[in-house]
Amino acid sequence: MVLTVHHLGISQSERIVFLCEELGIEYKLVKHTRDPIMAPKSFKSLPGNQTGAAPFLEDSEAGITLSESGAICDYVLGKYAHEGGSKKLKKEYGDKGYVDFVYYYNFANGNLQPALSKAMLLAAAQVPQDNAMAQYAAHSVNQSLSMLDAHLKDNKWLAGEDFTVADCMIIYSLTTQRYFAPRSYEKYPNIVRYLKDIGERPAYQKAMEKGDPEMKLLLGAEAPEKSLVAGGRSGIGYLEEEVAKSIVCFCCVHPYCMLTSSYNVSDLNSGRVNMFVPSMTEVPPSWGVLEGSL
Ligand SMILES: N[C@@H](CCC(=O)N[C@@H](CS)C(=O)NCC(=O)O)C(=O)O
Repeated sequence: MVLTVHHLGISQSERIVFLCEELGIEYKLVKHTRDPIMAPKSFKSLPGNQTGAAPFLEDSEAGITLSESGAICDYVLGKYAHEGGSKKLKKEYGDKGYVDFVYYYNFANGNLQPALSKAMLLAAAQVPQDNAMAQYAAHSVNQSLSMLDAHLKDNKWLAGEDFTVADCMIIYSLTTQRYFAPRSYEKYPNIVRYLKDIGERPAYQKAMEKGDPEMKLLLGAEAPEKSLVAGGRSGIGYLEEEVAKSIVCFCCVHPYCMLTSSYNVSDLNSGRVNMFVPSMTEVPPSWGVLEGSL
C-alpha cells in the first residue's frame, strides 16, 4: 500500500486517517493548515484535486488520485482487501447488520453532514430562527440526531455488534463539526455513549493524535464553549448586519453554495475567529477576511 492521505486540519478528512488507523495500514499523512480559512494553496494545487476539498488521496503505485470521503473509504478498503488484508470493516449483502450498514454508511455524508452544514450556514448568516428555512434546517438536524440516538440505544455501533467504516464516516459530523455549530447532546444519551466508545478505540486516539494533536476532542454531551463560526442568535453574533446579508445572498446564488470559516489551532484557545466574506461580484468569489473576538 503506497497511499498518501492529505489531511486538512480540523476537517472531514479525519475520517480517512481514522480508517487507515483502524486497518493498521502504512500510509503517508500530509497535513495542511487552513490559510487562513480555506484549504491552503499547497492543498488546492495538488495535481488531480479538482474540488480542492479535503480529504484527498494519492495512490502513487496505481497512479490515481481521489476526492470525496465515501469514495476514498471504498477505495482504501478495496485495495486493502485486494492486497490480502483480513480486517473486514464492511458488511456484504446477506451479512447480519447489512441493511443498517448500508443505510448509515450513506446517511453519514448524505443526510447528517449536509443537514448540519445547512444549519451552520443559516446560523452564521444570522437568519432568524423563526425563518422557514432556518426552521427546516433545525428540524432536519433534530430529526436525524433523534433517529440516530434511537438506533444507538439498541446498537453498539452503527451496523450493530461490529465496528465498520460507517462509524469512521459519521464521527466527524458528531464531534469536530460541533466546533462550527456548538450543539449539546443532553437530549441524546445514546449518541453520548457511542462517542465515548469511539473515543476509547486506540485507532481513533492515534488518528486524532496524528491529525489534529492540539484539538480538544468533542466526545461528551456538552457543547464546545465557543463557536468557531460567527453564529446567529445562539452563536457569536459579531457580524455586522450588512455582512450577514451578503453571506445570505452568497449562500443563495453561488453554484457551490459554500460558506465556511476557519481558525488556526491557536484560535481554539483564544477564541479568535476569522470569517470569510465573499465578494458578490465574481464567481468564483474572491474572499475577504473579517476578524473578530469572542
Ligand atoms: N463531501 C465532501 C466534503 C469535503 C469538504 O467540504 N471538505 C472541507 C473540509 S470539512 C474543505 O475541504 N474545505 C476547505 C476548502 O474547500 O477549501 C467529502 O466528504 O469529502
